[in-house]
Amino acid sequence: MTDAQSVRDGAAPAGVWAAPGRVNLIGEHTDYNDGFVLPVALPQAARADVRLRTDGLLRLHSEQAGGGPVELAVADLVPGGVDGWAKYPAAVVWTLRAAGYGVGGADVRIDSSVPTGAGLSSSAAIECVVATAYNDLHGLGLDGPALARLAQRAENEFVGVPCGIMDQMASVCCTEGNALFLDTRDLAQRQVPLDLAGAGLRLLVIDTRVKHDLADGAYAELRAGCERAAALLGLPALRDLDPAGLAAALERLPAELRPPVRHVVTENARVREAIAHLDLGDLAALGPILTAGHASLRDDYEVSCPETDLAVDTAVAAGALGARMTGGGFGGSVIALTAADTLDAVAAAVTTAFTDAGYAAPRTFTAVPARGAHRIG
Ligand code: GAF
Repeated sequence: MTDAQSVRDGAAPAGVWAAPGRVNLIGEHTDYNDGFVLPVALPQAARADVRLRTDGLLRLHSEQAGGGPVELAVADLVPGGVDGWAKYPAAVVWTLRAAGYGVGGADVRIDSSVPTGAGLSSSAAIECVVATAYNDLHGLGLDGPALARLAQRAENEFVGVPCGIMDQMASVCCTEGNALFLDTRDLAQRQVPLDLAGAGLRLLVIDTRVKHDLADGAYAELRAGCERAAALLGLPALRDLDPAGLAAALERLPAELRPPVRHVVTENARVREAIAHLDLGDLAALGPILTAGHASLRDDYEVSCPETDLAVDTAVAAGALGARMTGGGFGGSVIALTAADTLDAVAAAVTTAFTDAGYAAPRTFTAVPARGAHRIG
């Protein structure tokens, strides 16, 4: 049945989908260097009710933004031409069309429980839920990695943020109970069991509620610096820099590129180390790896900030096995791995430390590995 027929019959193709936000356990700022990441999908997700239209209009409603729907003609969509939250669903429709799929408009109602501006991939969740809905409603047959690539292209080309592939792959390809070990070069993936409860552990998420304005421009600069370093070293990407040759390679680089390159190389090694421990079932061994990753992001990559540093330091001092900022940085969220019986004490200590420092109270919750994008109705 064609869309037009089904509309005439009073049953336009429609349904409800969900796609989650994520935290990344380890492997930060490695994805645009062809490196390794280890994200976990959150139970918090963007949900979309989608009904196809045949008149070329995209009517977008957000429960969180409120107000009337944003109405856009799909034929008029141009990169950079849509502001606010509506740019994410619009980006996906534009990208599908740019990729040659003859898709049109829809009524899209989005209701997301992923905190925005918290480094938890709320925008990727919206992109991925719309991509998944269009894929199903139009029978496009795209698999998970293809949907993630499409959503990444939407973010890169339409929204204008040069992000890597981690967030979109996490939102589409994560599975319940597992972390996603992903090689961002070829998108080879492995689901790694993360039975936190079985190990007597908890993963605390601390949303610092801080978002620094410089984040977007700084991200692009960091990415450009990594690509420049790889070019200077004659490598396809920094992933190809062998840790054994790191010291010698750093000597060949200008001083300002040495710390970020050191971060990327040591961070990829930390992902491999984390995987080795997880494969042995030793989840607690992740703790020191997380804390070392934070130090590298703070000192070498310089994407931390006083609030995330305070959350990490306080969590570790209060008994967490390890803690680090997660996501792009410049604010956002921190994860802390704790024993089940120290979870509350760690959360309370961080909240008190924020109050004492004059910061707004952080939002805390416990992460449980959830499933990626799927149809729910
Ligand atoms: C952001 C980006 F969107 C990801 O691609 C990744 O680079 C991350 O920052 C840092 O690891 O979430």
